[in-house]
Amino acid sequence: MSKRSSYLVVVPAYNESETIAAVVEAVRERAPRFDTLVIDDGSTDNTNELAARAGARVVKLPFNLGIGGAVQTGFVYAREHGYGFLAQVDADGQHDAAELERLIETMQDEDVDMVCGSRFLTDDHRYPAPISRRTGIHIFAFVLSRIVGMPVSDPTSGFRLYNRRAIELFARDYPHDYPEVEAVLLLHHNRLRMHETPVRMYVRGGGTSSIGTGKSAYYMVKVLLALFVGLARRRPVADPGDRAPVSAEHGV
Ligand SMILES: Nc1nc2c(ncn2[C@@H]2O[C@H](COP(=O)(O)OP(=O)(O)OP(=O)(O)O)[C@@H](O)[C@H]2O)c(=O)[nH]1
Ligand SMILES: [Mg+2]
Repeated sequence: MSKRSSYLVVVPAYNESETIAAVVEAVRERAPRFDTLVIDDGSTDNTNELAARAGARVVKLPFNLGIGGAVQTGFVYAREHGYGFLAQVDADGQHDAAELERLIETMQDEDVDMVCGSRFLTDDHRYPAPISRRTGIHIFAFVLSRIVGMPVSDPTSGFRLYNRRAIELFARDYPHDYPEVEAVLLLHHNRLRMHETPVRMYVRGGGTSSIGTGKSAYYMVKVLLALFVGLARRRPVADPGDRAPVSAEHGV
C-alpha cells in the first residue's frame, strides 16, 4: 500500500455523475500530493461507482444529508485518519485542482487556519454567478466582514483549505444548510484565522445546481438569520497567550 499523504481533498457530491470522474482525475493529475475522498450524499445516480472507478475513496451516505452533513463527514474522516490538511472541492467542475497549490502557499505565507478561494479577487471572471446570486454574496460579504472585522469578499466559495485546528473544530461542529458563510463566523468565534486568495471559478460542468431561483430567496433569509443567531451564540473564552485574529491585506 502506498504511503498516505497528509493532504486530503473532500468532494461533496450529490447526483454529479456527469462531472465526478473528471473532478477526481483532475485532482490526481494536477494536485498529486492530495488523497481524494468523495462523499456521495445519498445520490440516486451512479456518482459513487464513477468516483471509485476514477481512483477516489468513497463514503456513501445512506441518505441525503445536504452539503453541510456531507462536508462534516469529510472533516470527521480527516480527523480520524490523522490528516494535517483538508481541502474542499465541488463535484461539479467549478474549481481548478491546479489552484490547490496556491491555497497551500497562502496558508504558509499568511500563517492562517483556513484559506478561501475568492472569485472576486481576480479579473478572470469565468463564473461571476448570476446577478441575483452575486447580489446575495455581496450582501453576505458586507455583513460578515463587519462582524469578523476583516474583509471577506466571497464567503459562499466552496473552494477552501483547512489546517488541523480547523479540521478538529469542524469535525465537532459544522453548519448544516448552506454552511459556507456560517463556517467563516464559527471560525472567527473560535479565534481561528482565515485569508482569501484569488481563484478562477468556472460554470458548472453538468448536472443541476442546488440553488435554483426559488431557493435563492430562502438561502438569503436563512443565511442572514444564521449569521445573526450565530452572533448571539456563546463564544469560547480566550486562553492567555491565544493568537489574536489578524486582518487580510486585500479590500472587499
Ligand atoms: N444539490 C446538492 N448538492 C450537494 C448536496 N450534498 C452535497 N452536494 C454537493 O455540494 C457541492 C456544491 O453544490 P452546488 O449545487 O454546486 O452549489 P453551488 O456551487 O453553490 O451552486 P452553483 O454555482 O449553481 O453550482 C456540489 O459538489 C454538490 O454535488 C445536496 O444535498 N444537494
Ligand atoms: Mg457548484
